[in-house]
Order: sequence, then C-alpha cells, then structure tokens
Amino acid sequence: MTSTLALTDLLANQGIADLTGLWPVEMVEDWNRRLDPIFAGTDGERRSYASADSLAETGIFAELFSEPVRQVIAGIHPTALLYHCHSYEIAANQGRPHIHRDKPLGWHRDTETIGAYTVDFPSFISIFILLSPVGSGDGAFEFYPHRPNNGMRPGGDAVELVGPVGTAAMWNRSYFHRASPNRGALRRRVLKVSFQPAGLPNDRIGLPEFSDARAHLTDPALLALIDESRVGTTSPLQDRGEIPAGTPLPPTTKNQLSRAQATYIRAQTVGFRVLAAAGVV
Ligand SMILES: O=C(O)CCC(=O)C(=O)O
Ligand SMILES: [Fe+2]
Repeated sequence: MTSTLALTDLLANQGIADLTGLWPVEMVEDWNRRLDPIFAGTDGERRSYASADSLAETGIFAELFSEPVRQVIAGIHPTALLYHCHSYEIAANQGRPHIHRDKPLGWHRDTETIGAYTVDFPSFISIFILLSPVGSGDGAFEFYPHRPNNGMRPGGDAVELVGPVGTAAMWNRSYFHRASPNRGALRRRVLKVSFQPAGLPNDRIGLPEFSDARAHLTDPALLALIDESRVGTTSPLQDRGEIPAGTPLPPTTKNQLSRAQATYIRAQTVGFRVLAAAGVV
C-alpha cells in the first residue's frame, strides 16, 4: 500500500513506515553470517550487542548505508547524523519486555526526544531491520501510530513489526512504542539505526564505538554519518535525496492497556508537555 503522503509526512502523522525491500534479503542473511561469531556465547545474556565498530569492521556498515539508503536519510534530514547504529539480540522465553519494564506493559517514548518533539516534523527517527524471523509472540516491536501528545487510548491500535528476516521499518522515536515480551524459543536479533539533524544535541556520537568505527571506513559519505564534529552544525551532507512516498504499516493488533494504565500514561505525557514548555526536559 502506498500512501499519498511523503515519507516525512507519514513519519510525522502516523509515526511509522514500511521499508521492507530496501535491504535485499540475501544481503541481510549474509550480515547474519558475519554477526553469528560476534553473538556466539552470549545466549545467557538478557541483551547482547554488536556495536557500530563491529558493523564497520565486518563491512556491514558500508552495505547498510548504500547510496539509495543515504539518499532516503538525506531526503528526510539533509544534515543527518547517527545516534544509534548497532545490532542486538534479546533473550528468548521471557514473560516481560526486555526494556522499560517499569512502564505500563513497557510502552514508552524515548525520553531524550521529548523536549525537541515537534508535531509537524519527525526529528528523531529509528530504523529497525529484523535479522531473525519475528512472529507475534516473539518479542515483536510494537508501535502506537497516533501523535503522542495526548497519551494512549486503552485498547487502541498497535502496529506489530513481524515478518521474515529483512522486514524493516522506519519510525518516529517520539511516538509511543514498546518491545513485547519475547515468549518464543529464539533470541530476537535486529539491526537498529537512529538518526537526527546534526544541529541537535547528540550525546552518543562521541562514544568509542563510533570513533573506533572510523578506522574501518574510507568513504567520506559514510564517515560523515558518524562525524562528531558535525554536532551543532547545519551544513548539508554531500548526499542529496528525494523524499520518497511513504508506505504505511497498518495496525495489526491492539494495545492491552487498562484504563488505569492509560490514565497514568496520559498524566505523565501532559506532565512532560508542561516540563518541555518550561524548558526543563
Ligand atoms: O527492542 C525493541 O523492540 C524496542 C526497543 C526500544 O524501545 C527502542 O529501540 O527505542
Ligand atoms: Fe524506545
């Protein structure tokens, strides 16, 4: 299904778009062969990572950010700078979400995006690519496809990111989302990228995983994506992009929030809005 909305508008208004097909399945399967030795021996951990430098060293980073992908990113944010770039696995056979377990059923907004959230433009974006097949009970990423300023409606729509290896989506980090419990027998492996305009504060791009990644890259277009010196600047990347039409991901399930949980979320959301208006967050 192609919407009449440009990808940027879809991300602002529904928060999530289908990107399946942008990375060929054979390529993603090949990434898995390179990641297997990195994840080997971590099955006992609740969460395990292959960081940006490992992705660069294995050649995955260069394939991930192919020219067409860079054009989509630059189409949305002409000054894009990465914030996250890693693969991670979450434990199998779990009864609870792997992250934000203290929040109602794990539903949350990414805190560092709330202060600069704007209704009309998606500043904080993540990409998820499934590296293991994910069904409903397998720790699917879930997304509430409505603007977040009023909290969540109990029993309201949810999009589940399910499908075979290579299934991919782009989503607005300021919207409500969660990891559902991974009740399945397989560790769930995804590749995650987040990007934002270079002008915004970025407390992650200076981490060693990004500076170490540089040693494995030569293409200036790739180096620019992780160049810490670009924080606070507004010069556009050399890649120019057309903004493609967005492909919606229709809701497939409902959130299971009780009215009490939804009331709590709403109170917290309104509270954040007040704090953001006062410049506290
Ligand atoms: O692992 C997931 O499905 C969700 C993680 C999450 O909340 C995030 O990436 O911001
Ligand atoms: Fe999150």
